[in-house]
Amino acid sequence: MLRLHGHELSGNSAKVRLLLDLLGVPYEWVRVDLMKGEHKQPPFLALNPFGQVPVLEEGASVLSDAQAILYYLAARQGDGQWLPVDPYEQAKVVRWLSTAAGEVRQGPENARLFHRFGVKSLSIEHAQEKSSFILGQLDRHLSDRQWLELERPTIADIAVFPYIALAGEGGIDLTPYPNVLAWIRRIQALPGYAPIAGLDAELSL
Ligand SMILES: N[C@@H](CCC(=O)N[C@@H](CS)C(=O)NCC(=O)O)C(=O)O
Repeated sequence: MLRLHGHELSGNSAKVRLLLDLLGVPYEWVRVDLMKGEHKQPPFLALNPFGQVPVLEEGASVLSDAQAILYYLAARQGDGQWLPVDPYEQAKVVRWLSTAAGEVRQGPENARLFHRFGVKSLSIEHAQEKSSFILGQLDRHLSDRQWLELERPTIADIAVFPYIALAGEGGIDLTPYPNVLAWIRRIQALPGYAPIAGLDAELSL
């Protein structure tokens, strides 16, 4: 049985939950109390010395980092559906895993940390500038396609989705990006999709 250590307000944990739900893979949810600093205590640090969720355990195997876990779960399926086997196609998908950890983190993820969690050491101006950049890029990219790559949902979409969809919690308005909004709704309509805290209420406005 897979064990996923995470927190319900963590968008990085949400990425992994989402893929597991879409795959229909059963797992045990282990809540890490981030507000009480459980992720900085020795038992959790033994799993991930970075002190961050998510962490996935499968027997003696322990993986951290949402993108790495998405890669593992999709590759482990072995059918090429969520992660293509062809190296060129695979690289196209991996590019978006990088974007999730780069531009999306620097933009909407940090804006949400600033507004939703009061991390005032971050520059909100920088996060807003990065958000405009990546949302503009995504909106253009999605103007003539349904999914980020390969004309089907892949882990590229899963990695980018939560923090883009949660942008409103960081004070970022998604209405100027209709193609992004349509893509969010397509993901929410996938069979197996389960609501993510803070996200579905916001989008139903
Ligand atoms: N690169 C990691 C970042 C994970 C991350 O930042 N997790 C946050 C929750 S969404 C966390 O645990 N923050 C606590 C901390 O960094 O101290 C990933 O993509 O999973």
